[in-house]
Amino acid sequence: MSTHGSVLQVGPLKPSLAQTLATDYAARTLPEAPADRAAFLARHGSEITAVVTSGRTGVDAALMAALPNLGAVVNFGVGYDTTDVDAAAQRGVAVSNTPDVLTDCVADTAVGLMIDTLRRFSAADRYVRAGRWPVDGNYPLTRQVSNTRVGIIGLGRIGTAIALRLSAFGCSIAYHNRNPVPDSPYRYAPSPVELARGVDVLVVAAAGGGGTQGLVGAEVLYALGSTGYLINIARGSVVDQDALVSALADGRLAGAGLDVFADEPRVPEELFASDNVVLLPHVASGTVQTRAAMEALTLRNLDAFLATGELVTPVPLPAPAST
Ligand code: 8YV
Repeated sequence: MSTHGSVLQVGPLKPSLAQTLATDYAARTLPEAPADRAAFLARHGSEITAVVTSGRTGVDAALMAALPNLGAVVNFGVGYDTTDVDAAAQRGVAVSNTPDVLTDCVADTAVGLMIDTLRRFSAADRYVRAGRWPVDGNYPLTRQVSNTRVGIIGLGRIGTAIALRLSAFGCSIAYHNRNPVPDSPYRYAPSPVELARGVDVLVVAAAGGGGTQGLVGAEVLYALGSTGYLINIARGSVVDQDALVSALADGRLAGAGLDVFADEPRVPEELFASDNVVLLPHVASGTVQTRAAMEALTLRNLDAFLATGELVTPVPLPAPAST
């Protein structure tokens, strides 16, 4: 089977993946500059049957329209909120992601970020490096992690892995989802506000996209309160970032650990000087082992699609709107 020229890379990818696409699949790369992009699409758009992209870039409705023979969007990453799934459903384009293989790493990051935020390890490290220990004395006391009350927004694969880890820390776990998870051992809260009201730490593990935009807004942060902490390893869009920055500035929230932001790689500079905030550059799945597994699953999806027209790990698409 020849795939020559039928695969398109959209946006930057892990270098080894981009290399494999170029050498083994003769993949083309969508140009960045608008004029080059338009010329490329006019010339090659109808040749493309599969796109490989990442959650960072995705495929919007306009790009899909310029690829009339597109059959699949193969997404490197579990989150696919940058791909327009309504347009995909409408056009009969299948979408895959890379679930499961990154669950452990992302859950590890959530727990690490929570410990760092409550115990202020990064800030204490800065204290040592700045030579302050001999001068200013012992580091101020911090917040215990074990036995805290934790609320998880989004009890999917990653949320569940976080709950399991934190249960071993003696934490009590409650959660909010669109619907209660059948047979879950954890307490269900019917709304994010009610969840926030009863916990010390709120962990955001919900998928991004239209349905969760701004789910953690000012009211939820207020309910979490001045002794509460927010941890986000999901998507910046799930949290109202302006409300978060102002709650932290006014002391209406005790602290936050953030791996994701509303407009990456931009991070609100108001947070840079605050020791009650830990800021990570979207690294939750970023280990050699997990990224290799994500790469392998991405290629398995692409191979399966090119050989059979089916994806290995397709995402559920909304029912197409009737015309
Ligand atoms: C990746 C992620 O960094 O899987 C996801 O949804 O956010 C991360 O694992 C990202 O998708 C790579 O672009």
